[in-house]
Amino acid sequence: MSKPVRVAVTGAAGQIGYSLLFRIANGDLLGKNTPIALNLIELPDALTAASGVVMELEDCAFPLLRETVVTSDLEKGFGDVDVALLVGARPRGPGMERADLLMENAKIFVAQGKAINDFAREDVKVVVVGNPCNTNCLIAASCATRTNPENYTAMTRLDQNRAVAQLAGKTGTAVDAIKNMAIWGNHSPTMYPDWFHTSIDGKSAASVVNDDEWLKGAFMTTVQKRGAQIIQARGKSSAASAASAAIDHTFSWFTGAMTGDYVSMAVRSDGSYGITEGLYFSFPVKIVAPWKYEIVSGLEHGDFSKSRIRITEEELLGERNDVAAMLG
Ligand code: NAX
Repeated sequence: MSKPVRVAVTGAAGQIGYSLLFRIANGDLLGKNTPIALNLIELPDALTAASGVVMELEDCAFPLLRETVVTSDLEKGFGDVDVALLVGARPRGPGMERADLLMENAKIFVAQGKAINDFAREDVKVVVVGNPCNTNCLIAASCATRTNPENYTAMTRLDQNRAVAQLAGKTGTAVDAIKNMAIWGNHSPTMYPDWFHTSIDGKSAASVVNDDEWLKGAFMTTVQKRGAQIIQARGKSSAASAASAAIDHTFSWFTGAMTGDYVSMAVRSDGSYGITEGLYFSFPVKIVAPWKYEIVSGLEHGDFSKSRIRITEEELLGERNDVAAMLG
């Protein structure tokens, strides 16, 4: 077997970390032939909890897991890593405004972005999960001088998966019969789950669903607000489904495994579809080679889609404005 691929995970002692790490070590992230070395990065106060997770990882005796490092030190944590999953983030505290949350997270992602740029492998691939994930990704990528800003991505796969599950439930079809579900924009309630190019068993999703009111109403709002619905029911935010989506995002990017022609990822805008260049915006992307994506071109949008895409772009421009002073 080849040399282990070194994967850093921040927020390793958190909820998502607890679902994610065991799947990575089991080979779900990079396939069953890829040995893994894990660098777990946590805040100093959470290192003891992270060491408990390490004991459990050891106790699973995963054949692919070759080494586990636990640290708060960013140089050590990101040193030589091939893949960085940035999950840890500052949660919104009582009385905290969105702009305060953006600024608190900006500090974290500037420090991590600099450390990744300085110490990770030059071709490192970054997946940001911690919210607000698009703007956190923008901040980390703004420090990328040695590494490639196009290799910094944020996760909207959970939103894609949620949309697919809603369509499957509504139409009584299997999830893998649903192809080309695109999420546009920000991972926030302004995201736009675009079903206009989606197919179900080879037919247009709109015709199979045959309920425009549902698509423009309950479908969209369920996908956009699913996170809040889960918090209300569970008393905690989504964790296992978020971890599963992070696995899907990375596995697709690495292997090209997609159920249709494309998957959704927030990536650096190159100006496609008129989206401001440099924003980290969720687009439908095609994986054309291992670790190589291309934004899908040529999709036509009607007025409804255009207006939704503008709304979510405006929100991201506002977020970028709020953290402008922090961008490298
Ligand atoms: P938890 O609060 O359970 O865990 C977060 C962990 O991160 C904690 O152990 C904390 O000590 C650690 N942490 C905080 N700052 C850190 C730093 N600077 N360096 C290293 N570790 C740090 O949150 P969890 O439920 O695991 O969620 C993690 C993040 O994912 C949150 O920001 C959450 O909002 C976000 N999510 C993103 C989703 C997406 O689709 N993009 C969906 C799920 C989730 O809401």
